[in-house]
Amino acid sequence: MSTAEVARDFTRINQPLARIAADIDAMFEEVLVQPSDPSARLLNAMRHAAIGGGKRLRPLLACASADLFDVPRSLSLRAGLAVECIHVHSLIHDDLPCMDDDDLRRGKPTVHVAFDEATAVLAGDSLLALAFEILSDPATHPLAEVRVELVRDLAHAAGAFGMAGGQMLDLLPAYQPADMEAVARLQRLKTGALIGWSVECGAVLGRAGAEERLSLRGYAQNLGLAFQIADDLLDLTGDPSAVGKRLRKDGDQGKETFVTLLGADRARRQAEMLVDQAIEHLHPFAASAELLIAIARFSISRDR
Ligand code: GRG
Repeated sequence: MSTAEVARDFTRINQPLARIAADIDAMFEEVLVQPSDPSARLLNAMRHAAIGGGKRLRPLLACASADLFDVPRSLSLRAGLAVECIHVHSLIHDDLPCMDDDDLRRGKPTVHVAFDEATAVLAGDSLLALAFEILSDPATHPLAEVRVELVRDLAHAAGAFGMAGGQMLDLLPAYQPADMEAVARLQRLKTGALIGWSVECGAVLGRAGAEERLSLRGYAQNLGLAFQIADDLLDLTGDPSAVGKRLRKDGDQGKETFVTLLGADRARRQAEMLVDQAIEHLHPFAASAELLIAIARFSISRDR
């Protein structure tokens, strides 16, 4: 890509990123109202993790894909909020001492550090439950069958056959991925499943046909792997103050990643190739897929 094209891409993505961040923060403010009783501690912990941080990439994907089918933003934002709840839940639990034992996330102390471990477990659990409360509310879609499909697919993406299953593999000393295919299998579950739901929920909300859904799935699968390679590269070369979390963990833990297997240069080229392939899948949507294209490019050029 030329320098002019890179600059145009950043212009294209900056405003949507800022707008989705403001929208999601405002919605979290609405659903996580602070009570003035003992349950305030739990709500405060949820607010600490959920409000004011993160790229909000999954909600942006949900809105961008729903835009293809002229779904009102009032609906797609709720789907985006739901998937962000699951994502934040996973970050809180991932940071726990029994998992990655991290003390910094999104530039702030992690929930178990700012509060305590039991509160962090409960805050994560409560965000997981909140996601399904949001999706099953008629405000998310007037048709019950659409809401059920969203709930079922998100539960599948978050659980043992998706994100939690990927996390389990990642924690198992016996599962040491030693080649690209094994690393990709783990990451398709751990990171890819939620990204996949974020992209496909637009098609569900918009009652899109099988062909359109297949195109979006192809986009999401390539994007998920490219996003993960970018994450691995940031772990190796990123600036911790921009990323807002502890870096250089992969090397310390001796885990194989796309970057340890390929080396940084080949991994970067692989990510670029995956983004090109993701964009190819958007061909049927022509110019209306401009935002999804910009998100794909951003996912590998980001510094956070
Ligand atoms: C679902 C029951 C259940 C358990 C969760 C802890 C866990 C099991 C899974 C961990 C999944 C995890 C933390 C994956 C990492 C994914 C990843 C690359 C996170 C960083 O995402 P970004 O860059 O972060 O989008 P921001 O902060 O910008 O939102």
